[in-house]
Amino acid sequence: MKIIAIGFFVAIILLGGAIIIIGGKDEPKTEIAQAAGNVSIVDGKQVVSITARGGYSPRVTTAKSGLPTIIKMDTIGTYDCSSALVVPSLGYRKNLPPSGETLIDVPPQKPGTVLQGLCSMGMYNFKIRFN
Ligand SMILES: [Cu+2]
Repeated sequence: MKIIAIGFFVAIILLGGAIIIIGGKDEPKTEIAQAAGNVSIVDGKQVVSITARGGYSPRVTTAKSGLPTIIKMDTIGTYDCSSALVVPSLGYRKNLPPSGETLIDVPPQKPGTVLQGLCSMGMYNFKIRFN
C-alpha cells in the first residue's frame, strides 16, 4: 500500500514537471511567431514592417541584433498624427505620406537595444526590441 502511494506521488510530480516544461516552451514559440509576422530578411537586410494609422501596429516587435535593418513604415489613408514620425535614437523626423511606404535605414543594433518610434506629440509609440 505504501509503495503504491509513493509510486502515485512520484507519478504526479513527473506529470507536473512535464506540464511545466511544456508550458515553459510554449511562450518563446508564440514570441517567434509574433515576430515572424512583420520581420523578414530581404537581401541580407532585416525588414521590419510597421503600419501607421491611428497609432502604430504592431506596437512591439522582436528583431535580430547585429543586422542592417530597414523599418518599412506603411501608411494607408493615414491623416492622423501617427504620420508625423519621430525616431529619437536615430535623429529621424518625417511626415509620412498619407498612403505609401517609407523606408528608414537602421544600422545594426546591439543585443538588448529597444528602439522606439513616436508620433511627434508622443501620444502613440511602437518599440522594436533587438535580441
Ligand atoms: Cu500624436
